[in-house]
Amino acid sequence: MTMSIGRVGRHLLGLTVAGLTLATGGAAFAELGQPEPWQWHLQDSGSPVMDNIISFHNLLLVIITAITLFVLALLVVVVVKFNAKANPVPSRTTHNTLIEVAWTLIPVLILVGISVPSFRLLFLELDVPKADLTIKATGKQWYWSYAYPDNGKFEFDSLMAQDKQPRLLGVDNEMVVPVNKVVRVQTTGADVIHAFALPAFGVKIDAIPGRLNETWFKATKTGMFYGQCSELCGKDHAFMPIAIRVVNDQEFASWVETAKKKYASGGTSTYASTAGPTQ
Ligand SMILES: [Cu+2]
Repeated sequence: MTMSIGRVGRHLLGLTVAGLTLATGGAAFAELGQPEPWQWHLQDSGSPVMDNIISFHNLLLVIITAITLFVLALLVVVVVKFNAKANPVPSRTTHNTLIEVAWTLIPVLILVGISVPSFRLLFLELDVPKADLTIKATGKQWYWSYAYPDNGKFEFDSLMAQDKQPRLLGVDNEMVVPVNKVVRVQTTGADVIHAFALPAFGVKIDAIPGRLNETWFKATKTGMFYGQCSELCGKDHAFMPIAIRVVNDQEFASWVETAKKKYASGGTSTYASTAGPTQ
């Protein structure tokens, strides 16, 4: 009996390890920077913050798996050992100070233990390091406008493009950023509350009218990265994707030069003093 329980235990441990390996390594074959059909794991990380989110997620997965198995084991013991047939004369014990202290203190210690990396992660997400450039993202019904105050003060609109892939994520004008540079993102809303979210960078922050929220990312890989507005903002909420193209420094410099000319008169809200948001 003890032998078989030991074997079952080892099997369960093996399964857990296999599951965790899949959870962490599964991202390796994922499409870069976008969701995929039947996806069940987090998107592949493209920034230091997302690396930390994935580590935290994996840590929590181990803790909740251990707790779930422990509770399951207790339940099995109760069912097997204390059913009416096996235990016809039930105990009349109602209190046990030691156990009550333990089941209060141990969960508290576990939660306090979790709170340490949790707060460290929150501060990492919202303490903006010294930024190499700032981009202001303004959520509008139903598209985004991106302003580059540090690179020639141009602003342009980014609308979903029906003919572009991936479906519902492709846009006409992508946000372009240099790789391995700290990008400070400031968000606001021009009409209602939107939210700027990019899973691969671990970014999700509300864009609220009359407020300027701030976060950051440092893209560690070049390529296309996709996100979506993540605050229900009206009928076309599902059709205002966020597309970020991460390029090297030279490509970024030449894109800035083109963008300065192309979007010379594009800005409607950030730089123009007279023009309000167009409805
Ligand atoms: Cu929305």
